Amino acid sequence: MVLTLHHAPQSRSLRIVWLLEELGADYRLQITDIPRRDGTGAADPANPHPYKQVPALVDDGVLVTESIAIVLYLTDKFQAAGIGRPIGHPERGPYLAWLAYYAGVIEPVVSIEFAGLAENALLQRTFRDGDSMRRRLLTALESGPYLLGESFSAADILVVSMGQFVREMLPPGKVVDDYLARCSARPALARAWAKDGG
Ligand SMILES: N[C@@H](CCC(=O)N[C@@H](CS)C(=O)NCC(=O)O)C(=O)O
Repeated sequence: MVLTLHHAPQSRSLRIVWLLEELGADYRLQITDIPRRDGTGAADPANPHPYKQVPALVDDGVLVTESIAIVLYLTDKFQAAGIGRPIGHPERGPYLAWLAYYAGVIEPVVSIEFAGLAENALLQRTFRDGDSMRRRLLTALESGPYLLGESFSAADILVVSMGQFVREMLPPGKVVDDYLARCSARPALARAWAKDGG
């Protein structure tokens, strides 16, 4: 087996475990420690991530970091699972757009809100704001059961993982409650939870 995921229990690398389970990949979990917000934990010198963060994926000796890069790398590698959208697929563009929007706007907007900087004009101009982000998500989810429409994708894993972490970061209401319930009922997520912590 050549695929190793450096993973910290109860951290955002769980979504990559969920993805690996969706893909039916043959992989090894390498449990690693990270510093936590509550002051527990510590950086693991054996973690190959340049910042000692998770997730960090190693495929046949090659390191891939950054959640979105890992998602795209894996869904391209395990195309047959249908969780990504390969080159030539009509939803490839929207798929890439949701991945990039997640990393480039959703996560920064969430951090900006947590940091109490939502009123900053420069940040608003660059990222818009939490309400705009939530409206955009709601518009997509009102027109289909999943972000890309009819079928689940790795973009849903990212957004759902955020909603599981802090429900308030996603739009309130039944559309999103149902979406979270639908995605959270997937057997691959149950398998990932069972493996969390090794
Ligand atoms: N930009 C990275 C962020 C990864 C990240 O923040 N990971 C957290 C886990 S929730 C971590 O390792 N925190 C420990 C630390 O920053 O030292 C990604 O998207 O993969």
